[in-house]
Amino acid sequence: MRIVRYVTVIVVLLLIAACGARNQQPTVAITVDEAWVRPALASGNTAAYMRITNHTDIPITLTSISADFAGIVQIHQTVVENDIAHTQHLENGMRIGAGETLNLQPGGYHVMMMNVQQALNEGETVSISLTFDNGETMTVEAEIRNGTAEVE
Ligand SMILES: [Cu+2]
Repeated sequence: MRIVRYVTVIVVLLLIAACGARNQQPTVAITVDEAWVRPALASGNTAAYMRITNHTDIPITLTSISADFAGIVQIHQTVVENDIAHTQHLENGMRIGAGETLNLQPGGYHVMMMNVQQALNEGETVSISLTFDNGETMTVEAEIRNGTAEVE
């Protein structure tokens, strides 16, 4: 009986070790960092920028972004054709390839925020929520600051 008990203890310890090893593997699918927003006046428009990395081996689409301080929030892409900048609304979201990092930055991908309901003052922070098609949602803190003077 004592041997059976020892075997049971060893099996339990092995199971605990196996579970522990599994928990140590990276489980983060998406990371968002360096989020910032341009200052804005109440009722004005602004844009947010950030860096999004897909750590998985399958593509993930950023399907929507929301912020409680803006009336309308859309994912836009500025494309320059024949020296003229056009802004496109990416209604189907923004695809982030497997292992890819996308930089939302002035002159490229950006989060368009229209009808800002309060003044956004430099030095403050605001929250922005992102939803992805893998079911993940996350809220990031974005610093309000002035970037390069590019038109969205
Ligand atoms: Cu835009």
